[in-house]
Amino acid sequence: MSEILRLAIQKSGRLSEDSIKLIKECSIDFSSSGAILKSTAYNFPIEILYLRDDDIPGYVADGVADIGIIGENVASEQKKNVLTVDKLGFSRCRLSIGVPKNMDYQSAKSLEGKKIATSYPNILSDFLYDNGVKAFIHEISGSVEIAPSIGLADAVCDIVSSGSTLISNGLKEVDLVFRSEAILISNPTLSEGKKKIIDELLFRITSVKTAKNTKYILLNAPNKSLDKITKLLPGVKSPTVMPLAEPGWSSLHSVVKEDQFWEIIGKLKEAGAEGILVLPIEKIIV
Ligand code: PRT
Ligand code: ZN
Repeated sequence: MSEILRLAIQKSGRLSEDSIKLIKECSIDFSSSGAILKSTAYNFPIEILYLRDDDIPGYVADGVADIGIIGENVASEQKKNVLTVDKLGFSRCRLSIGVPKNMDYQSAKSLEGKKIATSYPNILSDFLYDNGVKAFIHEISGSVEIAPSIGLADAVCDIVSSGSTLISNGLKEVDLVFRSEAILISNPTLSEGKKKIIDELLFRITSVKTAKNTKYILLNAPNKSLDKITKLLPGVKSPTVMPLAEPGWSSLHSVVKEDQFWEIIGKLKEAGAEGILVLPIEKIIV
C-alpha cells in the first residue's frame, strides 16, 4: 500500500484558517468543516489531524503525526525532537517584555530580582540567561497581561501582535525576546516514501509563497524606452515584449516583487510606461 503523510494543524485558533488556506492553495482538497478531527485529502496522499497547537510538537516528535504547522514560539518553548522544515510567513508575532507604563526600564538589567509572568518559561529563561539577569519566572497559562495589575508580577513576557492588549492593561512593550511566525515541523526519522511526499508538498508551498510575494505586471511603452524599462523589470528570465497595433509602441509583460513594487512603479512611469496593469499570481514554478 502506498504511504500517506499525516499533517497536524491547529483545530481552532489563530493558525487554523491560514494553515487550511495554504494547503488548499497547494491544490490539495480536503474537508475542513470544523467539527471533524481528521480528514483525508481527495487528491494528495495526506491526512489532516486537527489538534490543539500545544499538542502538535509532541505528537510530531512521537510519530503520531509526521509533520505539523505551529508557531515558532511553541516549538522553541517545548524543545521537542522535531525538525523545522520551512517558515510559512503567516501568524507573525513577537514575544516581548511588558512592564507597567510608569516603570523606568533601561535594559534587561532592569528586570533583576523582579517577578515576570509568562506562558513561555523556557524562552524567557534563555533571554534572562543571555542578558545575565536573575529574575523570578512565574508561569501562568493564560491572561498573562493582567498579572501586574493584580499584583501577581512586576512584568510580563507575552505574545504581542498589534500591541493593543499590553496598552489596554496599562503596560508598555520594552524589549523583544523572540520573533515568531508559523513553521512546518517534521518528525526527524521519516520513511523515504513520506520524505518524498514532503518534498512534493514543499515544492508546492514554495510555488505558492513565491507567487504571493510577486505580481504580474503589464504595461505599454514607447519602443525607445524599452531598454530602460527592461532593466527595471528583469522578470523571471527576461520580460516578454510584443508590438502594439500603434507603430513605435510595445506591450511589456513581466513580474515584480511585492516589496519593490511602489518604488519601481514610479521609475516605470518616469521612463515612459503607460497603462500599467498589476495582477496577482497564483503559483510560480521556477
Ligand atoms: O486552543 P489552542 O491551544 O490550539 O490555541 P491557543 O489559544 O494556545 O493559541 P492561539 O490560537 O491564540 O495562537 C496560536 C499561535 O498564533 C501562537 O502560538 C502564535 O504563534 C500566533 N499568534 C500570532 C498569536 C498572536 N499573533 C497573538 N496576538 N498568539 C497569541 N496572540 C495573543 C497574545 O497572547 C495576547 O493575548 O493576542 C494578544 C496580543 O495581541 P495584540 O494584537 O493585542 O498585541
Ligand atoms: Zn495553545
